[in-house]
Amino acid sequence: MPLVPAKNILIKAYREGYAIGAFNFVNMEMLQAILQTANNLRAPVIIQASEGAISYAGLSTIVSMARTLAGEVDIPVALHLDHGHKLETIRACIQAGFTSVMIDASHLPYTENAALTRQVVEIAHQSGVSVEAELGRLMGVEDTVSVAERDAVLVDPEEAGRFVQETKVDSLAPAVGTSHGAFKYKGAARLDLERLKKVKEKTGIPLVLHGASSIPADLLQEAVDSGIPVGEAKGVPLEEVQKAIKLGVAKVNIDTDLRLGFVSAMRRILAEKPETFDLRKILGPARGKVAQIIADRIQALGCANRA
Ligand code: TD4
Ligand code: CA
Ligand code: ZN
Repeated sequence: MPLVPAKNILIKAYREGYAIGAFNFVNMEMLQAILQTANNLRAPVIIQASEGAISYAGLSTIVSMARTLAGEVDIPVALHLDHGHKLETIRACIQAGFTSVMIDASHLPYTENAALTRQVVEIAHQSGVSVEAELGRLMGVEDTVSVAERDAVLVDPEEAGRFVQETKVDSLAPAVGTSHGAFKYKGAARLDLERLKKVKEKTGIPLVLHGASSIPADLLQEAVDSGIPVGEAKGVPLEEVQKAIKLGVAKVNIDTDLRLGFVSAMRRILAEKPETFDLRKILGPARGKVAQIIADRIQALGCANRA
């Protein structure tokens, strides 16, 4: 199918109480793993590229790979810019064929974030492109942090309500205690679900959970066994993600789980078969490993058979 705006699939997920997986890709193998798995499970899906992925692979390569491979499956697929910072990048992505963009201006003061987001919404909506914005700072919050410290870092639900009204943004990523990467927490995982509930009440639009990789025990073990020094890694347990979905999260961003799976599989083959220098024998199994992880996540998010 041709690429669709993210808004279409997110609104449906939000209303019906499940979430869409948003998976990052940087190369053909990752993209194939995402699209083939989503297609097998009849799941709508969001494929997303960061600014870093775009400068690594090239904008037109990202878009043409996405269009071609999405065209070969018959599930709704949205191509999303993850963490767009500059207006120029966002314009270029819209021009090139992205169907969704994120403006990440959450490091700016509220008024500047809202003004920039509003500007992106005006530009993007002219082309039927959906917009995601961010409020609060994405970082893990430890048990010891005081209420005042939490309030300074995490989203303010009242502010979130005002932000959505002022900007007309299509979806919002509120900081509720997750962070990017493999080391999200020192102690137990903490998602501020109370806060999320209030954000849902105040905003009424699909919410996005960033930093949602789970790094389950088996994946962690494989990574460590393959030689990646991530023994202390900690993700968001899938049950926590599922609670968040009940509180309005309709898009779940997953990258770290896929990176760990891909590289663990590559490292295992390289170690077991040092004689192998056929790229396909190294990248093929890595693609297969990523596909398994994606299948697990799609089942957990409840988006299988929703296409
Ligand atoms: O937005 N994301 C993905 C972030 C990707 C960053 O890519 P660059 O290295 O190119 O900047 C997430 O929220 C994923 O969270 P996760 O828990 O998987 O780290
Ligand atoms: Ca940010
Ligand atoms: Zn993110």
